[in-house]
Amino acid sequence: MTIEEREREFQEKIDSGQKIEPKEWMPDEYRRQLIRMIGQHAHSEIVGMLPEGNWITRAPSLRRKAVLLAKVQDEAGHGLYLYSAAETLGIDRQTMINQLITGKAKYSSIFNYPTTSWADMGAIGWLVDGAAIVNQTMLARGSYGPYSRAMVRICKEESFHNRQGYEIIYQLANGSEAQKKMAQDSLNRWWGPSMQMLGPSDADSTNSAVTMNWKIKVESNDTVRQRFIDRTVPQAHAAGLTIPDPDLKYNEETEHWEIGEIDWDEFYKVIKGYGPCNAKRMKARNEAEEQGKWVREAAAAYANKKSKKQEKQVA
Ligand code: FAQ
Repeated sequence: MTIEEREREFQEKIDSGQKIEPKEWMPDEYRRQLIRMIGQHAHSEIVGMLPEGNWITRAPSLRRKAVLLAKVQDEAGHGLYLYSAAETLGIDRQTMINQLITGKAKYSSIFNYPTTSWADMGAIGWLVDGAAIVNQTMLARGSYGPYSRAMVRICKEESFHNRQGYEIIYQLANGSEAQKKMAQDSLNRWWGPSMQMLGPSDADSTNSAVTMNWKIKVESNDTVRQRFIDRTVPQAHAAGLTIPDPDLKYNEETEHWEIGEIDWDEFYKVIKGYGPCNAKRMKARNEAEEQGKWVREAAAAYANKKSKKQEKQVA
């Protein structure tokens, strides 16, 4: 088969809704795009543990602490799951981690903001996991088998994260004046970055044409963002909170909530490494890599010893 014939057959498979599995032929660019996206996603889960990890020791009750611990642990699990999905494309985990800690690979812009109050644990679960779920339920319909299947399980856990976050925010918003203020302040700080988190507007999205053609993504950034907005605005109102956007309005005709300008200058600044916590996040991941070295070496030595013993037994 010529390369053109292979590409045509591949496209037909995608167009007919079939999944692509690891050992099947795929265009180099399809592989590259997937490694880029799954890698970024995995790194986001791992770096995403840091802002919430910051509050584990200061959770206001044992129940809140147990739930937060479980949530942060879930994010680690998602990261490992996603690194494994990327490994099916021929890249190994250490290479991806090296790309993260040297700043070559991106991770989500949203995790470069500080968590300055307990209400931020609510806002992250409600808004960040909320945006992640809306995006990931779309990605679960994507064309690459291992990634789409990983999304199904991850979304189930993210739904629990989302509810626990909304519960925190709702309780604070319906608590004392000080608690209500704390919830509103948190929404004020996280709303804008949550809008940005779903990627540049369709006109500026550099990868969407390619990734949507191959159904790596089946909906555009703006479509996903609108769904997230429509779902979240009524939740804010139900909690008695105000979305920090003077231009927010409901369009009766389209039945969608419309928002004002998103601060794209801020977004590009953050993804270029100049957000409030980029340096701190990179330092934390580099230190973790360094401090965990002996564990990895010990585990590798044990694995080597075990496989040598098995070889001897077989011989
Ligand atoms: N941050 O061409 P597009 C979570 C980059 S998981 C940083 O539109 P694309 C769970 C993009 O990479 C959150 N960079 O890109 C959790 C590209 O640069 P490149 C992560 C961003 O890929 C919750 C350039 O801008 N989820 O939260 C961002 O088609 C709580 C042009 O953009 C995923 O990664 C951004 N926000 O669409 C964990 C899901 N947006 O690579 C802990 C998988 C864009 O060409 C606690 N990823 N860029 O140099 C996706 O669905 C897509 O990658 C999008 C962006 C939709 C994020």
